[in-house]
Amino acid sequence: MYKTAGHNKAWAIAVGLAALFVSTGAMAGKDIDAIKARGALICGVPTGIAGFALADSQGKWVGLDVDVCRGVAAALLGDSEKVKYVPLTAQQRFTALQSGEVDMLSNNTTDTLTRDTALGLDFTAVTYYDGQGFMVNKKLGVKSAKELNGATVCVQPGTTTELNLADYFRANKMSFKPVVIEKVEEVRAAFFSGRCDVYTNDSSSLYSARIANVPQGQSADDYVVLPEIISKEPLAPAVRHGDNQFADVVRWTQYAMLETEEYGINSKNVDEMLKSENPTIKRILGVTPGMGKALGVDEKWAYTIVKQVGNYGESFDRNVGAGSPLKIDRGLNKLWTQGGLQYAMPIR
Ligand SMILES: N[C@@H](CCC(=O)N[C@@H](CS)C(=O)NCC(=O)O)C(=O)O
Repeated sequence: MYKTAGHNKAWAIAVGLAALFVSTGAMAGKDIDAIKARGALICGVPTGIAGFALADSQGKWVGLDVDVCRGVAAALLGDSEKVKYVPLTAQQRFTALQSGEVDMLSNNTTDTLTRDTALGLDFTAVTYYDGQGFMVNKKLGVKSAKELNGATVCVQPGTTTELNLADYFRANKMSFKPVVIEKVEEVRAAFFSGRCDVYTNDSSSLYSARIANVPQGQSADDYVVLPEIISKEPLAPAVRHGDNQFADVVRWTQYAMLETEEYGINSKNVDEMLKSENPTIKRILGVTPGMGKALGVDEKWAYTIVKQVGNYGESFDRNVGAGSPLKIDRGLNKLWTQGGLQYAMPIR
């Protein structure tokens, strides 16, 4: 009796596992099917944040967020240029994703519990570890956020920024007057014209504003970012909950960009690296097949990402780091091997 029950249970588990394997193996997600059928990924990006997503004078989008979209298009369609960009404010982004107007968001979006659950989204891997900060005009003479009692604060609606701001002032028994403006260029213009004492946002966004949006006649040095970082803002791409295959492609695109950096593979040496004897490099680049099949994409998926977009370090450097006007320190976004938090799951 005992033996039969045990046998039945084992059999049931085996059948269940087989069914799971078959269903995940055979089905492409419906988002993937739609993207392939239209021949382009539709990516929701910020309306214009230098370093993260900005259209140049020819209408070509560049930035760290843009590179995530390009990476996904490279993995799925073999071409990083096959992306349609939809600029969205922080307020508009979630409805645009829920309604199917965009396939994914790469939009400085913080992964939080309520967004992951109640909003019906799924976040993939963190593309930028950020935290909220405050920027003020130097002439205010303020050295710490603790001195901001009674300040007027420029902030965007529909953001974690707005919520953290209220929490921080309450916790420190200070008051503030919010000036809530939806569009990023308008909130920045309001701050730089002196309508608010303080501009608060993800600190990356503050550095971007300080370099790219200070009006003529003023300079970046007229503004200081205060030392306090008041929150965790893990920025990650978001997809609709329910299409795990597409979420997998977005997640492993980020991991491929990190893993190639870790193994010294970049856009310049990737062809040379195809000859590497290192078994991990052979697997990543598809010389040893299997990873592409498992992910439901071409075996050259990671090769194409790094060839066309670059590894994570190249993208960071070119868009927001030392090779860009923003010159943001890699900080928490260093690879784990360098003391940072960026850690890709193994491609194997
Ligand atoms: N990470 C925070 C803040 C995001 C945020 O404020 N985004 C702003 C500034 S980076 C934005 O401009 N979003 C798009 C836009 O308005 O163009 C969140 O997810 O709520």
